This record gives sequence, structure tokens and C-alpha cells, in this order.
Amino acid sequence: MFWQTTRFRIDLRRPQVMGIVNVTPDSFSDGGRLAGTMAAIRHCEQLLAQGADILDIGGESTRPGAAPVSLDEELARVLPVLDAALTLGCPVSIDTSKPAVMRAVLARGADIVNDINALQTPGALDALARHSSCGICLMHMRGDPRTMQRWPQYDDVLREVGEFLEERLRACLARGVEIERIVLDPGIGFGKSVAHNLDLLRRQRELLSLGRPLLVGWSRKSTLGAITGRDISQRQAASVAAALAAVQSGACIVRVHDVAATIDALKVWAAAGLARG
Ligand code: HH2
Repeated sequence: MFWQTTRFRIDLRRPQVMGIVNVTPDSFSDGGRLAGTMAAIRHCEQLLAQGADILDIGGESTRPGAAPVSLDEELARVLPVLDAALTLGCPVSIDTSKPAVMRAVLARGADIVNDINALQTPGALDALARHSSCGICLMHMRGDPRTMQRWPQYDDVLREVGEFLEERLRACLARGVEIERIVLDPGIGFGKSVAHNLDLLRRQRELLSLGRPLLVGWSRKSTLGAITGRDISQRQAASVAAALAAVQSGACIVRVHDVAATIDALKVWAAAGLARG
């Protein structure tokens, strides 16, 4: 299995670690934006030094209850970090749902667009279908980040997430997007209860029948806090355990904050011969 992206054809026979780079500074008052940009670029370099395979840069928080960020603000946060990351020799993904951001980052050479809204925003699918080769991550979310945790309800979360991802995959293919450009993500924590998220992990293999690689992000999410009773800053071990369980259940890409720890765990997993193929 491969993931075709703008500059790289990523070999997914070895699990890939996508390092998270959030460029969502709280304050611009103290030297502000430049400091945020430089810190994010340094963070990119650190994640690569730790062995990250892919960088995922985001300029808008998607945590439950997060307020939307304007287009100008998101571009100002993301573009300078993207430009620097593109010189580092690894695939660079941009986490956005805004078609104008997608167009801007693809024009600058971004390798992947990671959309928690699965290209449902008007103009998003157009922007990506017009590009000849960028990678695409289609994620399932119910509702939007402001409201998604209010009443998450499903008859069968696996079936409903699977049907949604299949519909979005078909929408891309109908627009002429090559299938090798697309990976799918069940969207852990996006409009799902603790029980739904755990169902998605336990039965994750059912999603492999969609025929595309799975990208999964458990890192530091609230379900791990509910299980362990730990604050967000203390969820590294739980995050690594969840990433490993996801890979064991067929995920090809894990989206993580704690790259070094995740890579150590995957090395042990691979050395024990637990890797597929
Ligand atoms: N989770 C978050 C953001 N983007 N993209 C994909 N494909 N899958 C995910 O699970 C996913 C995602 C939320 O996590 P985080 O980046 O830690 O938080 P925030 O959005 O607040 O920056």
C-alpha cells in the first residue's frame, strides 16, 4: 500500500508516524507572531529529529468548543511554518477545512491536505480535484467542533462512520481524484462518546474493508483522560498504548504529539515480529 502525495509516494508497509505541529498561539502580545512561528518551526525540526515520518501543521484548534479562526489569521499562522517545513525533506500535511487555505498551501507545495470535515465545505473538493497529486485525509466528524460533543448518538458507530467515509471516498473518485491519494480516518473524539471511541478501536479492522489505509489520532484525547483519570499533559503513556493498539488493528498512520515515545513503542512491536506482512 502506498499514499501518493505531492512530492512523496509514502510506503505504508511500515507504520508511519505523523507528528502534530499546532500553530495556535494564545497571545501575540509579546513579540507575538514571529515567536509563535519560530517555535513551530523548531518543533518541526525536533519532531523530525525524533523520527517523525510526516509533519501535520494546523492553524485552527479543533478541540471541542474551540472558536473558529478567520481565514487571514489561519493563513498568517500556517504559511510561514509550511514554507520552512517544506525545506526539511519530509511530507508536509496541512490540517485545514477551509478551501482558500487548501488552495494557498497547495500553491506553495504542501504534500497533503488533512481535512477533519472530509472535503464537505463547498469548494474544498474542487480545490483538491484540481490538483494532480496531493495526498488527502478524509476524516469522520459528527457536527462541528463547537457542538460535536453535545449529543453524540449512533445506532452502530462502526457502520455509520464506515458509510460516511465510503460516501466521501466515492465523491472524490467521482471527481477524478486518484484512489492512491486518499486515506481515511474514523475521527476519534469528533462527535463520539468514550464508548463510541472504544468501539472504533476494538472494531477498527472493519474499516479496512473500505480498501484504503487508515490514519488514526488518539493522542492525548479526552477518552484517554476518562480511562486513566489523567490531565492532558500526563497522557503520553495512554496515547502510546492507543497508537500501538490502532496499528495492531491495521492503522497505517498514527497522528501523535509524542513522536519519540511512539517510535520506541513501534520499534518494540516491529522487533517482536508483530508487524503485518
Ligand atoms: N485530531 C485533531 C486534529 N486534527 N486530524 C485527523 N486526521 N485526525 C484526528 O484525529 C485529528 C485531526 C485534534 O487533535 P489536536 O491537534 O491535538 O488538537 P487541536 O485541534 O486542538 O489542535
